[in-house]
Amino acid sequence: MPNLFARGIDDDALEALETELLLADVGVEATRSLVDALQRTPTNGKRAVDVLRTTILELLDPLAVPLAVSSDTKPFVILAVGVNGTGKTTTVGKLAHRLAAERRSVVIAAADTYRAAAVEQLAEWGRRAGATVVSQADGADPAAVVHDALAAARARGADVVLADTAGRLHTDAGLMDELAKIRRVISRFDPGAPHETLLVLDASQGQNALVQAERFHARLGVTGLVITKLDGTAKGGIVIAIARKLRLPIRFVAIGEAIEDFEVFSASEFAHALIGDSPA
Ligand SMILES: Nc1nc2c(ncn2[C@@H]2O[C@H](COP(=O)(O)OP(=O)(O)OP(=O)(O)O)[C@@H](O)[C@H]2O)c(=O)[nH]1
Ligand SMILES: [Mg+2]
Repeated sequence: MPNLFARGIDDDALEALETELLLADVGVEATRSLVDALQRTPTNGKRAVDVLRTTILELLDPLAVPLAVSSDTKPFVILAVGVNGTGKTTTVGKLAHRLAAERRSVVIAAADTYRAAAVEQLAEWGRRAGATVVSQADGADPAAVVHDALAAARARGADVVLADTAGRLHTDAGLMDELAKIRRVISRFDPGAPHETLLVLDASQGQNALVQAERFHARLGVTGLVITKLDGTAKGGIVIAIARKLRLPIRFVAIGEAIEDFEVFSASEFAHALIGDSPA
């Protein structure tokens, strides 16, 4: 991308930039605003790529807020939600591992009762993280599983409850109601909970991820985002569009399937991955 500005910020360069940003999934509106920002900025010697980076950082830095798991709140309840296959279960496993490494005791609620394999998948992650996994038979009420997990966590004084939920389309009213019910069960257990509602988004889904974020947030009050699959071809530009629209904290990024492929979101690393930093 930086090479676009080898000859300075002229119309050709701006047009080429627009194309690059659109290809990176930044989306029409957010691309427009970045290109406008560049057009407005008197660059007098400043490198255009630096102006672009600064504009992106001004947007994303305030949203790079790590998840703070309070030790005063026991259990601290984290609910993971999102559409099918975005990486919720993997994220719950990786997060359990990270929290366990911080010497926190973790209970995982296997509240995806639709897919038999989901419980096995979590049991494996739970073993690796040393976390207890609470589950029920297939087809059980997911809210009941979460309730069991909360009760178990309270009984043993666990620090954190991580609830994995089944994937669902934001357009599926029945399944969105089910999530709202899970949320109510959690709030009845502790009026301050869930302390974090994590929406897991797949970066490769482009503009659709923005629509998912809007819908899940409107329904559940999302408090943090996890952006997965940034190791793929997706440049993750959709993060910029979502940031502009919703201003939700971005907690983590996932860059692969393995336990260590999970990092706290950094605005500068993200900007670097998106636009590079070679001289303009
Ligand atoms: N390349 C890559 N693959 C990932 C990443 N995160 C998860 N996956 C893979 O994506 C697939 C789906 O991950 P899951 O964690 O099962 O996704 P899910 O959201 O729980 O799926 P459902 O429960 O079916 O909705 C698995 O094969 C994961 O290993 C990532 O950051 N990068
Ligand atoms: Mg899952």
